[in-house]
Amino acid sequence: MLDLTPRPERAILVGVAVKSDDPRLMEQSLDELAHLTETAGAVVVGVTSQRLERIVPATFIGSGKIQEVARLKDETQASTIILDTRLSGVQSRNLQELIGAKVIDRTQLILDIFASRAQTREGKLQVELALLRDQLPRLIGEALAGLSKQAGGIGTRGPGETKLEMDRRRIYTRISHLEKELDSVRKTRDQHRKRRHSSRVPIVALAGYTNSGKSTLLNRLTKSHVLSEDKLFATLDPTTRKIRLPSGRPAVLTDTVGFINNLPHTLVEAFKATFEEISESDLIIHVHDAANPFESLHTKVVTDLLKDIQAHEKPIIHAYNKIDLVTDLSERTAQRIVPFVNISATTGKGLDSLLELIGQSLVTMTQTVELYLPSNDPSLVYKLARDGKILKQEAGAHVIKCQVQISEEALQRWSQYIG
Ligand SMILES: Nc1nc2c(ncn2[C@@H]2O[C@H](COP(=O)(O)OP(=O)(O)OP(=O)(O)O)[C@@H](O)[C@H]2O)c(=O)[nH]1
Ligand SMILES: [Mg+2]
Repeated sequence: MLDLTPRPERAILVGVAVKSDDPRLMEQSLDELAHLTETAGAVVVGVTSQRLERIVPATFIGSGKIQEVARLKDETQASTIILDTRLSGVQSRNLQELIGAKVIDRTQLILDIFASRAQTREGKLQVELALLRDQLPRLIGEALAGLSKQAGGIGTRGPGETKLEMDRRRIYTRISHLEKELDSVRKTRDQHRKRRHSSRVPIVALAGYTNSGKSTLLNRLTKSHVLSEDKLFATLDPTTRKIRLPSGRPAVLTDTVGFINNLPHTLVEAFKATFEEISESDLIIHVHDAANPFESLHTKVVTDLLKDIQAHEKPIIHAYNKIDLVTDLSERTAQRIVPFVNISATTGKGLDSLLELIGQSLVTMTQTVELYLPSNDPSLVYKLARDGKILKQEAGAHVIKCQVQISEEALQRWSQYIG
């Protein structure tokens, strides 16, 4: 019988660091690159790395390393070389010619995974936008160096692939078209969110490093079946599910794209709408993979990204997940960021405490709501002003409509006047 399943691409990974970098970081990053490569559907057939005194402008890595990679490529019959850095268009082209194989960088690999993962229209639009924005500077470099034809496969897949040869102007036109379309998607999403906000159901967003267990946690808490697997970026599009807090109060839980070190800036920009699910939430659960040896590095990446998307001032609960895999728990607990809770999304350990903590965090949450007070009792407005901050008042024939910023706790006294 004919075997029609395509042979997976064979890839060689090249780690790079400048002399001053912490060697542990290069190792971690290279491990992660291997995981990314597998996620993209290729097999790693060789790994090498170089610590550079300084970057070689034309090729990034030095000539000795290039020769070594070319030899390794022949030995292993690799078709793709992946450099753990960001290359310019000219650098990839030069390396491609010198090595005689396709050369891509970390950014292209991540974009490729996103391209294969995007499900919704919004996800696809965002990925295409990121791809085009990423290609633009490379293309300009290529155009200067004389355009070469790209092979298919990882790093060149996705909505952007056929557009590689579009001229700059067409790319610009497409980019502005995509931006407009995304804008309208964002507006619709905004309206949905507003509706959720005005229905006073608090929104709790899961955020964290990729593969930390966010989807597993969502599934466990809401008894649903969102894809969760041991791959990076298993989740791309936001998913929202209802949960019930111990008090009986409903809330919605949102699961979305994970973070990673050196997440391409073009992706962060293009995925603004997705990240808004986090920055517009009432509470963030930062899910940590407590069993990962590089957990503290991951935490820094997530914290920085939350800052980038202006979500760092939200109330945050730190959920240290995969506690079932951790043996030296007490030692690690000293390094936890508060408020925290140790959990295992797979065994269910600690989830009651997590829900408890979510409930407590939301009790003091202030929100803006509209209350309709009967106009025959003007003293109500004064009483309301003691409980919250009145932002707007509109007197009608029978009711006074008050927009008020009020804590969840105080709101319970006014629930009969909610519109
Ligand atoms: N042992 C153990 N494994 C877990 C736990 N939680 C999640 N996992 C595993 O970790 C892997 C990643 O889980 P996901 O839920 O897909 O992670 P995620 O954060 O949603 O990842 P992305 O969507 O890729 O960002 C899966 O193989 C899960 O089975 C846990 O508490 N204990
Ligand atoms: Mg997920």
